[in-house]
Amino acid sequence: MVRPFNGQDQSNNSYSLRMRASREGMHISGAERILPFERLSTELTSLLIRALDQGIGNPDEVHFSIEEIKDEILYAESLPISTILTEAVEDSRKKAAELLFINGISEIAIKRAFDNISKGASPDGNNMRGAMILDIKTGERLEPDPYRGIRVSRIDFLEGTENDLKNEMKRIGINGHRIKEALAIATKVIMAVAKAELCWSDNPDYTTGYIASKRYGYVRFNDIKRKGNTKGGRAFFVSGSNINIDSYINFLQIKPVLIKKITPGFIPCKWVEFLRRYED
Ligand code: PML
Ligand code: MG
Repeated sequence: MVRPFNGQDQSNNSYSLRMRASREGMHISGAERILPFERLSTELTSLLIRALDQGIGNPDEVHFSIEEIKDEILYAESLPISTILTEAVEDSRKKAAELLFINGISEIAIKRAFDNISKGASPDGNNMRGAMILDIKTGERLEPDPYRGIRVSRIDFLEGTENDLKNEMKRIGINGHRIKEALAIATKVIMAVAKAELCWSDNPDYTTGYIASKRYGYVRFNDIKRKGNTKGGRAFFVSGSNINIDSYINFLQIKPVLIKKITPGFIPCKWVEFLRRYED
């Protein structure tokens, strides 16, 4: 057991624990937890194991940071998960684009998001470590640094809810080791001002992506890219003229959010059945 540094009882305080691993300057993996003091050392070890076990080359640098959280923590309920059964990449992309469109995102903004993520959204053609922020009307990119983008940080599951998520995934018959973290990010992105998020992984073996929004929740599309493709990333869609972009970015990066409840989701279904669920 690690002792508090100043001899005071810190057992009620929460900490942000972060890990990032890279090889030759390229990001390999990263993760973050919000934890009580007594779980720090165990979780640090499991993040280290995760950093070393990437399958795409060992990292040559692994960084950890531990910070006490001074800010008030917000509690959230996760977005409900749906999965759309699609035919192949073109079909998935078409339906994902349609879902963005019915969430009020313009065609130009949708096209920019897909094009950018597909080619590597950073100006040098690499994947961005963080997300793009796109204006829902003009498709203009609003993130201050288009190389780096916005990293959503300080989001985690309250102890016990990870297990609830596991059970819920089992109940609706889905699996995917990337869902947990992606659902957490999407929940935070959507709980404030973003109208929608588009995401798929940069991992060449992971071809499922999602669209998140308030009304429809976290909606997964199998095969949103081809296997072997290493391009991936995120786009957050906001109404640039109605929000303060700096405070939104600040919220995404700094505000601690813990998921306290897993909202029930749905078993995978066809697109038409999915839409029927939301008919008035
Ligand atoms: C899923 O719902 O299966 C997760 C999709 C997005 C994964 C993004 C990532 O981890 O890189
Ligand atoms: Mg990734």
